Amino acid sequence: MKTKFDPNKVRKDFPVLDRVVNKNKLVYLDNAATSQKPKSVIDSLTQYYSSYNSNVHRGVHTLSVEATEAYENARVKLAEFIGSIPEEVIWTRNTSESINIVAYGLKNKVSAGDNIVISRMEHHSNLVPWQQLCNQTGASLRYLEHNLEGRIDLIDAKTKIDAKTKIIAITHMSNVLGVINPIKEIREMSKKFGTYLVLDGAQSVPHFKVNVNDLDCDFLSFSAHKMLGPTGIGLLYGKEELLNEMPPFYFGGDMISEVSYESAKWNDLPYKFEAGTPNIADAIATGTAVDYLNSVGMDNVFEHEEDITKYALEKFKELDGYNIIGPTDEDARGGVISFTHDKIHPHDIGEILDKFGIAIRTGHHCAMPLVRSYEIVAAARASFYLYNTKEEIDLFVDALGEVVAYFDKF
Ligand code: C6P
Repeated sequence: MKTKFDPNKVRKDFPVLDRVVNKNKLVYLDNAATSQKPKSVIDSLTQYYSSYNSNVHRGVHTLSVEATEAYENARVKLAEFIGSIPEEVIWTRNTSESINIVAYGLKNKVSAGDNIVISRMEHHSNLVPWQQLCNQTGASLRYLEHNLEGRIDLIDAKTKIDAKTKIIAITHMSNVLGVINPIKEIREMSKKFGTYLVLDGAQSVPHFKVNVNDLDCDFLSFSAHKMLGPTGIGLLYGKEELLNEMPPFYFGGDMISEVSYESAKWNDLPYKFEAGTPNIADAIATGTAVDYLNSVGMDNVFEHEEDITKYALEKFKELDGYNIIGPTDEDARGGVISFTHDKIHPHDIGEILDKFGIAIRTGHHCAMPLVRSYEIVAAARASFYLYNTKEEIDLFVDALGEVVAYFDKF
């Protein structure tokens, strides 16, 4: 029989979780913004800088060979993690940069009269680049509708996706609503039109198994810092034939195979998209983060998050005046709960929770049109990861009760 995953066993691997904030033990519930890092990832950075710091793909000396091996080995780990091959995995700065590279690269595939389909729940990173592409090409931007709980309306989707749909760009999981979108159904609808499917995996890849072949997506973007890795590094997956067709986004060293005073030829994949000295240390540490997630098992990560999200959703029912934005059931949703209070501003909620050592995010969550569509200017958001416990959910919900008690005094 499978033993149940115990978050308390992994907590010791995350040094920051021992922090005391405002005289309380830190309860970190801002994982959708960025995750904490295990010691192995922190050590991997130190080890690179203290024992084999060197540039990659350039030197024949020992340190450079070691750095190149570690850097490329990390790429292999990332490729395996999403069911791909190293040629199709490009190191970028983050999800935002990955999506910009795709939007730029697909520009010559889109003309006036075409349309690009996105959802109304996109993060600005998967909205603004497509708005820009439409402005530049004369294509129109179409939005998939969703219901109040955030479930995509597949009947509406069928009317929006047609022979003129060149690109569908959609988030796999919403950073505000917590919904996991029906990517396979959307793929099915668009396949006959030869539409490119661009997935924003910023909130999915860190939390459950994502396989690019299974989803049949053409591109997938995600950030290391949300999956136990360092900041400043992200990934772009693209189908090999499409990456080969796409123009590079940056020009310079390493992305060329030959240069004359008159012209240049591009390097093979994935280097064609990696100009200049890359973020070597952070790439290697991202490989270590993937090792860590694999050692826990992505199924365990997801099951645990489902479990505590269900627990938190139940606990919310005990509270007065709070409203959840997104699904209140645990079906096809991840560990993100956004909420408001009838009378208390989300920023006040966030500030008071901080007094209890509880970290949540407040604001528009870089999805301004979505948040405004709920006729609010901001929301509070708690987001969970593998190291969060039910005891922490209890502290969080109790503190939400204290917030109301505090405001009731006035
Ligand atoms: N969302 C949040 O608190 P970057 O910043 O490039 O690593 O990731 C951008 C991004 C793209 N798509 C989705 C669905 C995201 O959630 C994010 C990042 C963080 O919700 C920071 S705004």
